[in-house]
Formats: sequence, C-alpha cells, structure tokens
Amino acid sequence: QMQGAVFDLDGVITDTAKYHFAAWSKLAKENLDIELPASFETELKGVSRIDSLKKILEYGNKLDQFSDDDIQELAAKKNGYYLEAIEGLSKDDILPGITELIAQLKAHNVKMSLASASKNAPAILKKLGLFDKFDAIADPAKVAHGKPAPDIFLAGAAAVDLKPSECVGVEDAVAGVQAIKDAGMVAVAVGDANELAKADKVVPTTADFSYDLFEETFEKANA
Ligand code: G16
Ligand code: MG
Repeated sequence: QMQGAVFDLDGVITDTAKYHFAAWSKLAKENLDIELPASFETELKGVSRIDSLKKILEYGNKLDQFSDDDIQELAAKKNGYYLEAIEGLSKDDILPGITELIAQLKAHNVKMSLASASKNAPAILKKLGLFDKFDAIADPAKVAHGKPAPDIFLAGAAAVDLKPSECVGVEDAVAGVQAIKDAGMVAVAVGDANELAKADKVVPTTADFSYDLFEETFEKANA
C-alpha cells in the first residue's frame, strides 16, 4: 500500500508558473534588455532560481557579461518582482481537485510532503491555507542537485521517514517526472501524456487526481 505522497508545488498544487514567467520577463526586459519568448514559461518549470537566470542570460548571449555576484543580485531582484506578484495568492488559487485529494490522503493516513524547487514554497503553502496539511517540506536549499536529479524527492520521502518505494511522487514537468523515477518512486503526472510518458500514470487535469487513482497506480506499478 502507498504510505506517502510527495508533491511538486508549481503546476500541481497551484499555478505559480505564470507569476514566475511574468517576473522573469520583467527582469529580462528592464534589467537585461532581453525579450523572453512565451516558450520560457514551460522551459523554466521546476528549474531553480539561479539556473533559470543562467538559461535566460544564455538565451540572450549575455552569460559571460555577469559575475556570480551580479547573478545573485539579479536573482534577488526577480524574487522581489515574484513576491509582489503572488502577494494576493489565496485558497482560491488552489488547483481543482487538490483540496479533495488532500482530504482523501489524510483519511487514508497517507503522509504528505512537498518536493518543490521553490524556496518560497512554505510561504506559498501558507497563503493557500495548506501549510498545516503537509507533514514535511523538503528544503531545496539543502539538496545538491535540482530536478531532473532525484535529490529533492529523496529528501521529501526521508522527511516523512519513508522509503521512496513506499511513495507516489506527483509532478507536472518532464524534469520532475525524471526526478521521481530516478528516486525509485511511482510517478503520477498531470499534463500531456506524450510529453510525460515516463510517468506511471498521466491525467489531463488535477481534477482527475484522487486517492483511488494514486493507490491503483501504486499497486499496478508494484505488481
Ligand atoms: C518552481 C518553479 C520554477 C522556479 C523554482 C524556484 O518549481 O517551477 O520555475 O524557478 O520553483 O522557485 P523560487 O525562485 O521560488 O525558489 P516547482 O519545483 O515547485 O515546480
Ligand atoms: Mg511543477
């Protein structure tokens, strides 16, 4: 039986990708004279703050123009824009089906932890009113490698004293699904089935998530 569920945040619990993208676009335009194409919204999903900035500088052919200190400063500036953008986040911003899913997992005594790349994850969960529902939040600042490396999902399982093999990982990004599988977990994903084909189960929307779906996927993958 599934003992734990380890969740990604952005794209699974709430849609912060649009705010990340708006903040990066503002930074790129106003501070770097780079115009970001819309495709970057997806490209930066699950990618850490510093790695996102490096991708943007690379795209603008400007990576070699900035020192490590400049990069830290620019990343902090972007985070300021981002925090402004998510100021009004509330429980209305929880994605469809997630509140119900959390209640079902709780009712079945499934431990819940968060494996987000976001350093703002605790603050976001508080705004959504979900902070107290989670048994643990893995700290992305403490893991060596970001997604697609499995580190953050391994940390998420360890934080609730479970083996990865006892957990289902939940993701919306290709890099995240890779991380879950390399952590040795069963993967449930939301999004495009072709894109996320490495997951054990892909559903089109978060409204399709349920305890039964997770448990069934877990049992099938272990059969
Ligand atoms: C999220 C977003 C990424 C963002 C990263 C770091 O990942 O998808 O775009 O760059 O967190 O966020 P922050 O700047 O808040 O530390 P996830 O893992 O929740 O999908
Ligand atoms: Mg995500």
